[in-house]
Amino acid sequence: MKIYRFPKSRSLKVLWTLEELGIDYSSISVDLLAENPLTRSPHPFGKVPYLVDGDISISETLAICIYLCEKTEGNLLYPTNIETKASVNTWLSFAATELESSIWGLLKQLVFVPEEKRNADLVLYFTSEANKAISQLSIDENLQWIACNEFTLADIFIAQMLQWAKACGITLPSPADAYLDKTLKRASYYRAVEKNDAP
Ligand SMILES: N[C@@H](CCC(=O)N[C@@H](CS)C(=O)NCC(=O)O)C(=O)O
Repeated sequence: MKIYRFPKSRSLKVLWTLEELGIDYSSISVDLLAENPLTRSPHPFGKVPYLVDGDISISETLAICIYLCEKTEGNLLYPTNIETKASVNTWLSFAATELESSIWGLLKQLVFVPEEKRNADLVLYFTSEANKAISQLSIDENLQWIACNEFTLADIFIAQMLQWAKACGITLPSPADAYLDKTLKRASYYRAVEKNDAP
């Protein structure tokens, strides 16, 4: 199984999932920002992450992570119990829509758009939308993790959004900050970062 990745990008979520599941894989760093890349992702638009598993090729982070969980029997990362799965799916959807739309927009403005071309109104708008979405992140103190008492895909997806928000200078409310700290203490996270950020 091969995963195409780029340092500090969302391919981390796939590597984190692979590390949680204990699957063997090789990962290939692509030249995402180079004009004439030596290594390109086979994704139709050259994006990462991209997974090739034998005859199966998959784009889209969430689709890849769900595929990996469904391929691995008996894992708790993507539960089969219909009620727990509904809760995990709720948080996955919240991460991919409510959180990502504003936080990714903000990150692009602050990191990828050259300073002279940055749109101050857009930065203000995305910052306000991101803060609004983050304030809707209700962390249930009676649960160990965001969706249930097990660490799931939802935690991986919410955690990376919160990390990106902090990288954009957003101050997280203390429950969200404490929750993020807890997710980032997992050994699987360290292994995934090391591999995702390798040249
Ligand atoms: N919706 C896709 C987005 C993939 C994506 O845009 N990845 C970025 C890296 S974080 C990328 O490859 N950008 C390069 C480009 O757009 O050319 C997913 O969730 O996997």
